[in-house]
Amino acid sequence: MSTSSFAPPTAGLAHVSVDAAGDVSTTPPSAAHAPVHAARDVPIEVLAEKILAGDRSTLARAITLVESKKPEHQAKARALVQALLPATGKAHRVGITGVPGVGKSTTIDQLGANLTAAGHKVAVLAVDPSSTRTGGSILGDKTRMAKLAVDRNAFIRPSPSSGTLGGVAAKTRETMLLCEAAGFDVILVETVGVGQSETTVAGMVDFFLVLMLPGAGDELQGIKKGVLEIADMIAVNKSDGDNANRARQAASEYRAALNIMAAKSSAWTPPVVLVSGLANQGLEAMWEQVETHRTKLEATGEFAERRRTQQVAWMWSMLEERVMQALRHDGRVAGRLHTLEAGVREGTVSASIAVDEIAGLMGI
Ligand SMILES: Nc1nc2c(ncn2[C@@H]2O[C@H](COP(=O)(O)OP(=O)(O)OP(=O)(O)O)[C@@H](O)[C@H]2O)c(=O)[nH]1
Ligand SMILES: [Mg+2]
Repeated sequence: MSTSSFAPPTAGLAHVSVDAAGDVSTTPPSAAHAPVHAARDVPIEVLAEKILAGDRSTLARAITLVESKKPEHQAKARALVQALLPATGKAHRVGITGVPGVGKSTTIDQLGANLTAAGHKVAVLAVDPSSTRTGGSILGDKTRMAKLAVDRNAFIRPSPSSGTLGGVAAKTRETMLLCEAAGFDVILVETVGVGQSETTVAGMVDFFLVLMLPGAGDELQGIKKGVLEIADMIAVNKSDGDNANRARQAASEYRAALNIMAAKSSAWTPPVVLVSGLANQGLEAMWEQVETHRTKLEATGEFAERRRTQQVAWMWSMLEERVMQALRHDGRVAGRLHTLEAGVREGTVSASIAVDEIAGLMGI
């Protein structure tokens, strides 16, 4: 397996050997949701040191700190991420999307298992701000990722369960950095193909993979054009058994659809591949494309540039979130916001007049 495309590169990508620390096995992956108090009382330097040594339980607790709504936890989490920043950025970050039931979890489970078998350490994160998926589906994801759930070289962390998309994404981003510092060299971020979450996840990864169902014609009509614009590759999943022909037909339609779109990069044309996550077919060739993309975009400098752009965009989106939060809790405007909003809703106050008054109260 070591010569396969799943194997980690021998040079370049730093691969922190977490196994060597020997403390990884003490915490089963199912302990991912650890109590926040443990991390709250431990000094940042100690947390950082343990995370760098690959201590899973500390990683899980630090993520809980990141996800906490308490301002003092958030401040500590930010300081921790800052302290670990030099150890981040070494992972290959891959986003995976597709409609419910397309096989994201199944494919991630098999792909992840192939990657850990080849020596990688794989973290699986999710961005799903919708309130419909709560504790039940977290359990669901774990059982659907049965291989990775018991894999010492894998770490599954379900989506932070509430908040705005921006808020959820910010937490997933910081979680990604913590996982990188803990030595995970492949980060897979799953998101369900609804709303804006795809664009948000595409904005935090190096490679964005879109899973599609076999089928043609009608189904193609239903594809959001936006998703083709951000895809770095399309994989037609479930290309097994009776589906094989339909999958080939679908693939050629997706190829045609991609052909008429402007290329994001002159160095990369998004390929369309056929896979079966369930039968472990085509996943090696698929991962080879992910690696080739990296090699090609590293050569042109686009790989690093994409990350720089993402970091700056992240700064602005966090700033927006913070400013809006401050505005909503600002004593000067709190009394008027509700009334003005009601006025705008009923058409008695124009939106621009309302904004003028709010800005005036804020002194901006
Ligand atoms: N035949 C076939 N079935 C598959 C394949 N991949 C997934 N499935 C089945 O499709 C169903 C949904 O798979 P999931 O992996 O849970 O899909 P998902 O995209 O993660 O779904 P959500 O998390 O609900 O959005 C399950 O019953 C899987 O067994 C495949 O490659 N071939
Ligand atoms: Mg799933």
